[in-house]
Amino acid sequence: MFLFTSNNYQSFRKFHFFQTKKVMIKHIAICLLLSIVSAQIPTKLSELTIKDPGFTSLASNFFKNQQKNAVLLTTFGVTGLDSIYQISFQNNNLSKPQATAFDTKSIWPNQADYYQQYQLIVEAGGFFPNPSKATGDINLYQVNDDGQITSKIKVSKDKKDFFYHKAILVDLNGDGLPDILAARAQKSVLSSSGELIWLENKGNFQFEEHLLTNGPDVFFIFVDLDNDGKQEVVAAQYFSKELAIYTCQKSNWSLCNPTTIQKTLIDNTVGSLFNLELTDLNGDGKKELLVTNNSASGNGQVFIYEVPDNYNTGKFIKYPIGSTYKPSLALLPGRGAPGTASSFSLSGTKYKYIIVSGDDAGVVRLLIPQDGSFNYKEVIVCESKDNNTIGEVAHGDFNKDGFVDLMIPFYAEGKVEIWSFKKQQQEVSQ
Ligand SMILES: [Ca+2]
Ligand SMILES: [Ca+2]
Ligand SMILES: [Ca+2]
Ligand SMILES: [Ca+2]
Repeated sequence: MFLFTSNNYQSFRKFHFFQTKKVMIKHIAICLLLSIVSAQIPTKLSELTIKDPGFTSLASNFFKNQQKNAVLLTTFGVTGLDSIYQISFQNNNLSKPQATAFDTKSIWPNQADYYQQYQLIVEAGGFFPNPSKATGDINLYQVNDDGQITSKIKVSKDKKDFFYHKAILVDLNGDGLPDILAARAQKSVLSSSGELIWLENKGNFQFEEHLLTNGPDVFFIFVDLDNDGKQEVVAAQYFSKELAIYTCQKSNWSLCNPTTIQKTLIDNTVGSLFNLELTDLNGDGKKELLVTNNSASGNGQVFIYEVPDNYNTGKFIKYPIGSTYKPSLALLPGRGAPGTASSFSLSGTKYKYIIVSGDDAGVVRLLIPQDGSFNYKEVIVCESKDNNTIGEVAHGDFNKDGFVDLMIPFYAEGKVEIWSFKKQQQEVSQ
């Protein structure tokens, strides 16, 4: 039997404290070890020389017959015609990339996304710095089972000086035919404006334009923010500097127009918004907004917003994460940083990693999650010469080997680099 006297109680407490401390130290050591072991960083495998590479995206099962992926790449310049490429890998070997241009007469393409269920690429383009390229358009490219482009179909009607950065294929009226939901903007010295439109698919690639609302100008997502079964538009507004939600008051978005769409402001304090996605970053079952702004003055950053249960009445809690970004040559018009931030899961990790393109800051950073509370360790993946422009980084398992890969467009250097997380489980310096 063991009786506590005052003395042995003290020594028990000391002993207990000592044991607890030892356990804690051991626990911290294990945690540290786990966090070092589980931190994964990519390494470079290959590169391709391509002039002015801007935006990249994974095209899943682009080669349907072979069940192989491609990466789509758009180029742009202030003058001249622009191109769109598909990049594939010989025998799924990332060290053997090959690029094929399927359009060399594009006009400032800002996006090329592949929809495997329709075997269509959606391209959106145009931009104001060159007046002859300011009136943009939306094109569809049909892709056959061998990954060859069989036709290019212009589906938008020109509206003078309006250009497109984002268009998605979605069946808005539920008739089984994919329609197009797009944002467009115009920018002049005196004014700017944005419009959200949808192009109704009438069949045989005939489309009819409808205005949904004013406001969204550059990037947006079409998501169910509050899990009520109905989609909302969340817009990262560049020119009007607002992060905002648009809700359709009717049963169906195809029935909505400017009088039946309601706007809810999330934030108008971070300047020009650039890019956004809705995803569960910390694995708690609730989705967050991952957002970037784009600034010339050095306060560009990545932000996470927690989404309240009721987005009309609740508060969006904002977490600025990682370093700020400052563009090189910041005095030139149109310069800004960062570009896009996007998240992905790596095998064996609970929390999502985030890859950030610095855009005109000329750097790509990886944000490695440290916990479920939006704390990240930041690693520089690569920097371009003179910190000049890097475009939009594509991520995904390009060669289907189970490891996430990256395509990094070095716009100013005229090359793209292919990186992979394969076999790169290694220590990250503290
Ligand atoms: Ca439809
Ligand atoms: Ca909803
Ligand atoms: Ca979450
Ligand atoms: Ca891979």
